[in-house]
Amino acid sequence: MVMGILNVTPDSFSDGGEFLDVDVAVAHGLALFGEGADLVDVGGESTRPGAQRASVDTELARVVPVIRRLSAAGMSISVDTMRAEVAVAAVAAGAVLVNDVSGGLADPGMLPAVADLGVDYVAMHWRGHSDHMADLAAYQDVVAEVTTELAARLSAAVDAGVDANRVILDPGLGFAKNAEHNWALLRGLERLAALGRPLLVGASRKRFLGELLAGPDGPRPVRERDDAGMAITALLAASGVWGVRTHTVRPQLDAIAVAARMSTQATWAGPADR
Ligand code: PMM
Repeated sequence: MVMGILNVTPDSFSDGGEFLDVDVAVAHGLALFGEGADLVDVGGESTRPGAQRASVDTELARVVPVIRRLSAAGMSISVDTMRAEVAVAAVAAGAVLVNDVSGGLADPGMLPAVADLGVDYVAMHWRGHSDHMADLAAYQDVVAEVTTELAARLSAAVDAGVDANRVILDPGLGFAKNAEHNWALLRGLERLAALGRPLLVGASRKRFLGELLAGPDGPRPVRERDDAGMAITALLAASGVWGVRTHTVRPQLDAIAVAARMSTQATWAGPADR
């Protein structure tokens, strides 16, 4: 499953300011679907490290018109929000999935709202808002702690009335995690998968890839990290991860096709087939 990213924000780390205009945002969403995206994830609040929060009215004004138009065009839309009020408005505008980077921690109204809405729900691992999340990146065993904390979010969702079968879990790469933490989580995803829910992973263009590919001039620029993102997608697809959240779509689908083809035995139809 490929979830294309559409940030309707002035300050997201890789595409901030590009899609603030509704027409431009809708055109980009349609382009992501044209490339084959299964879902387009529309967000109106940047969560880059250090970011300040947008007001609820600002977030609503950014995402609702874009979701309404893309949904009306028949596209499957998710909303990237931590706020119940935005989730409710987004689903009214046609969104079919709520992607909550806080896993229900940022807004006590979120889990009951998702239960009422009866939509799919991504619960991402999160420890605090972006303005101080770097201070929360302390773990003895990051895989064990993220697994335990996500299990608690899954239980909280179910306690609030969310159907467990509608919950997707996400390790939250880069959210209160440094590069070492992200790599450890990518290596340890099978422990998260043991929670029994599908996994979504968002590695696209993130800082740890820039650090991995750093040259003499410093980290690889944001726009030059997509090949590494595609390599991660291929490896994740081979390991059975349910979905990836990415800025580019077609290269990810190609990577998934390669991983899928390599993991299945082709049927040999005879000499003429060689
Ligand atoms: N990362 C960002 C925003 N939303 N949602 C999920 N489920 N998982 C992520 O890893 C995630 C997210 C930050 O990246 P962006 O600024 O490129 O959207």
